[in-house]
Parts: sequence; C-alpha cells; structure tokens
Amino acid sequence: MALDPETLEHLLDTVRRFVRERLVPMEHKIAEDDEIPSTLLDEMRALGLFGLSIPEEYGGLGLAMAEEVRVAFELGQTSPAFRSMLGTNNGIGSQGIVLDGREEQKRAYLPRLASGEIIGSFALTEPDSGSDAAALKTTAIRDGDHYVVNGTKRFITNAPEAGLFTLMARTDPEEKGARGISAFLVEAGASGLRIGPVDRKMGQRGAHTADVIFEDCRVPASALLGDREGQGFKTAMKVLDRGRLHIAAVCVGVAERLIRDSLAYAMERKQFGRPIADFQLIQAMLADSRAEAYAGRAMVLDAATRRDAGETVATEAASAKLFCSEMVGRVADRAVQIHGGAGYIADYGVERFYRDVRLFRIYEGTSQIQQLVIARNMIRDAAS
Ligand code: COS
Repeated sequence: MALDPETLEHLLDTVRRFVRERLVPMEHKIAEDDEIPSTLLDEMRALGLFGLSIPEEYGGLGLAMAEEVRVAFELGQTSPAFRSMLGTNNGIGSQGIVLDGREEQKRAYLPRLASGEIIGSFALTEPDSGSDAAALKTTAIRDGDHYVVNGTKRFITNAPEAGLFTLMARTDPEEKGARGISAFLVEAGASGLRIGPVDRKMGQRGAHTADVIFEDCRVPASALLGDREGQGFKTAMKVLDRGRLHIAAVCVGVAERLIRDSLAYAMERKQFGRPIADFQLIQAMLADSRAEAYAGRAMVLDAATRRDAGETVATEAASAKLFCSEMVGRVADRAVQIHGGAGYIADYGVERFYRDVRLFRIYEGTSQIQQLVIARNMIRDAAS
C-alpha cells in the first residue's frame, strides 16, 4: 500500500535523523567491535525498520517499492553493516514468503520478521554454486511427512543471527537444473542444522556471514514454501529481482554520503593557499560523482515505479544494480583520492567505505550476472 505523501515524508525524516544522530556516530565502533549493540537493534525495531516491505496485514509498513527505495537511499548514508542487519528481513529473508508463501506461512513468520523478533536469512549460495545458482547440490528428500536436508550453504548473510532460513534445496536429484529446486522455511535450531564460524571479510564489519550446514536435518513437509515442489528457483529469482533494486538504492545512498563528505573535506582542506575545492581537477572528481549518483537515483526510482505499476522489471533491476554498484565503487575511489593521505587512514572512515562498497558488485548477483540477465532479456524480447 502506498503511504500518503505526508506520512512518507515523516518516515523519511525520522530515518534520516536516526541515521545521522544514532548510526553515523557509531560507525567506527561497529567496525572495531564487529558487532551492532542490541540497544541500537531495539531502536531499529521500534522504528519499524525491519518490516518496511512486509504487508501491513502481517505487521509491516507495507511500503511500495518506490517508497522502500527512498528509505534505502537514507539507510545508505551510513555504514552498510547497519542496513545489512535490516536488509534480509526486508528483502531476501522475507520476500520469498511474501511472494510465494502459503497463508499459514505468512501468518506464522511475517509478523515476527516485521517486528524484528526474528532475523530472516536466504540460503542459496553453496561452495560449488554461486553465480550458477541452478547447479546447487543441497538435497531435501521427502521421507514420510518430513524432508531430510543435506548440504552446505556458503557466505550466508546474517546466518549467525538468523531465526529463519529460506533454503533452496534440490527435491528432485534426477533433475539437475532449476526445475529440481524447491524452497523451504527452516527454523534455526532445527536438529541437524549447524552454523559455521563467522567469516572474516574485507569490509562491512558488524554484518556477519557464515556457512549453514545441514546434516540429515529433518524438516516437516509443511516447511515447503508454497504448495508444490520445483518452484524454488523461480522464487529465488523473483526475490533477487526485488533485492537488486533495494541494493541499487543503498549504493546511491552510500554514494551521496561519500560525495557530501568529499565536498566538505575539499572545501575545508587548504593547499597552495586555497581550499582544494577551488582546483578544477578536484572539481572534476566531485562533478563526475555527483552526476553519476544522480543517474543512479533516477534509474532506481524509475525501475521501482515501474515495478509498482505491475511491470516486469528484471532488466531494469539488473541494470540499476549493475550501474549503481559500479558507480559507488568509482565514487568511493574518488572519495579516497579527494581525501588524499587522509583517505587512506582508518580514522577518517573513507577507506572503510571503500572496502565496504566492494561487496555491492558481488552479492545478490555479480556485475557480470547482471550483464548476462540484461543481455539475455534483450535477446529474448527481440526474438519474440
Ligand atoms: N523471475 C521469475 N522466473 C525466472 C527469473 C525471474 N527473474 N529468472 C529466471 N526465471 C525462471 C526461468 O523462466 C526458467 O523457468 P522455466 O524453466 O519455466 O523456463 C527458470 O527460472 C530457469 O531460468 P534460467 O534458465 O534463466 O536459469 P539459469 O540457470 O540459466 O540461470 C541466472 C540464470 C544466471 C540469471 C541465475 O542463476 C542467477 O541469477 N544467478 C546469480 C545468483 C545470485 O544472484 N546469487 C547471489 C547470491 S544470493 S544473495
């Protein structure tokens, strides 16, 4: 449901203030401790930030995509680790249920995801199956009124915190491709489910990933997402279409934050007797970043508005993810350059963003996968 403009502005203003007053001052500490304090999580819960995209009837804010991306522009203005904690409940950790779940599954899990009582996680990637998601090997074999799950999922965001996994597993081992895959809702604590050690990453400290290991893990047959087997790959693709737009919006937010910081630094820092912002070579970097962030913002809003109007936006979502994740990489690189030596020193935080944004070009589909999705859709549309 779309909010009235005044309520939306109020929400955006609240998020903006929360980000600037509560999250930005904590960025350094979260990176140092690799942990988001529980008090901050409680504040996020109280603001409804875990349920932005979950329909109102299940306890969320029920934002339209064009509204959600505007919130994501704001959430992007701080360390991506904060957004990551909220991101799975709003995106890949809940949307499988929203899009394809049975009514009782929606009632059982969506209110708890919307309130932030539980964290949702999306278990698709495996040691031997990343970009080639349809090649996944984890199996879920029907045994009476249960499925028995075996396999390992890798780099799973929020796995250590998760209360619920949307798991993609092969229910038909004879069918090697996408059609043999089904999705399941598996609760943390299920016997035979184990979380590996937290991965050590290049950036985004405070956001955790880990392996999720299934060893003869028995899940009830009712854990199958939806009402028939073989639909799991399509569910995953639909979830990713939506997630890619959200990530693109976060990239725009981070870029805008870095541009603001770079401009402030350039106007204050003096060399050759003048603020470095007076120099045209610095101006060129600021201008390129500003123009590219604007292009990214416009793409995201256009794609989100089209999606809300019922259009299929797989191509637009992939285009936005491709452009915005690459764009924020360039913006972060220029931010380091504008800050000079300070850009390389941890105290200023710019180098942390430089490392943090590298992930955007990889997860929820690498840039190369976005290119492939865009081109395949172009060829398919032209041939039809
Ligand atoms: N929405 C709905 N259905 C979709 C879809 C989408 N966006 N994309 C594909 N499908 C359907 C296809 O229509 C096809 O259905 P049919 O068998 O009924 O024709 C089925 O899914 C298989 O599609 P396809 O043949 O295109 O699958 P491929 O194995 O060739 O893989 C890519 C397609 C590479 C695009 C896919 O594997 C992918 O997105 N990989 C990246 C995964 C990823 O993002 N991982 C990140 C980690 S998760 S955070």
